[in-house]
Amino acid sequence: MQFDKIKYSNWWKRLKWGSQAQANTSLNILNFISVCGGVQQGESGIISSPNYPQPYNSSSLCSWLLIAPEGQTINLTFVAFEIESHRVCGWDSVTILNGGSPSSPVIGQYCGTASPGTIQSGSNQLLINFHSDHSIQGGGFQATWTADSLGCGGILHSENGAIRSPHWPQNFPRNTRCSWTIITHESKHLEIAFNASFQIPDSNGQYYVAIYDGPDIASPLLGKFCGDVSPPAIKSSSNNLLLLFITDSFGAAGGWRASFRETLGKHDNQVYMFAKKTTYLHTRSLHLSTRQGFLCKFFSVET
Ligand SMILES: [Ca+2]
Repeated sequence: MQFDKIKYSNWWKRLKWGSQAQANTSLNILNFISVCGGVQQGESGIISSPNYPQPYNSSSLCSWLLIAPEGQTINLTFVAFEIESHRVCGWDSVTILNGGSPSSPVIGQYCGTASPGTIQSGSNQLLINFHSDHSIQGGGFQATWTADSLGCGGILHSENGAIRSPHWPQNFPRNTRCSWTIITHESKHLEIAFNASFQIPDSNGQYYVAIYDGPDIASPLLGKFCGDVSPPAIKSSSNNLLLLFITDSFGAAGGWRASFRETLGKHDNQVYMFAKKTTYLHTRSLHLSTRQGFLCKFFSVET
């Protein structure tokens, strides 16, 4: 009964705090994998709540660790979702973490009947935690996952990871339109660095990687790159950036790979000291000629 739940919620909250703290302290997900959940390593799999398609058990604590091959990402798609509803998912919940440890950033915590839909990881690991309290069970959930080596674009909630042109390290296809939005913790910044091997043939400005200092193309352009010279490391001035990769029908060739990581935000002490020494930003642009003889425009922001 709902009334009983509210009456006893504080008592259960204390109990839950205890068990969660214990789980966090141990940093050993195997502790609750022994109850339900597990490690799935490979290129695809299915996870579901205990007893699915029957309602899940009360007082469950399950954790699934999904591991795709190195360098790939994971697409997790919920095909069924019914978890006891609560305003802040304080009773039963599915929590998805972007990485393989309990301290990985949380992508989201879900309950009710609004399915999380499809979640894309920022690296080759995802951790899914399921928790239910002492009363009222929903129908549960089921989700399928696949490793993605040819991914093109997406919204990545992650503090680090890597992205690359489709089919990397083989040639990328024609008519590519990829858009990645990378989001890390609020108040932090991002740095993105390209591999030394960088090949985007200059097709009179039709092939390029563009990086924006924010979530969309209305944000300031940090750089637009093509040719065979790897761009310099690029830093965002907030916790998100947009990277576009555009090709046309000219031909399929080359490719690139870039890794990103979270850096300290401007309100962090270390960067504040640095910022006091360097009090300005300036943008320079230069024209570099590629082997094909076309002009390829580079911008870079320097601190
Ligand atoms: Ca419940």
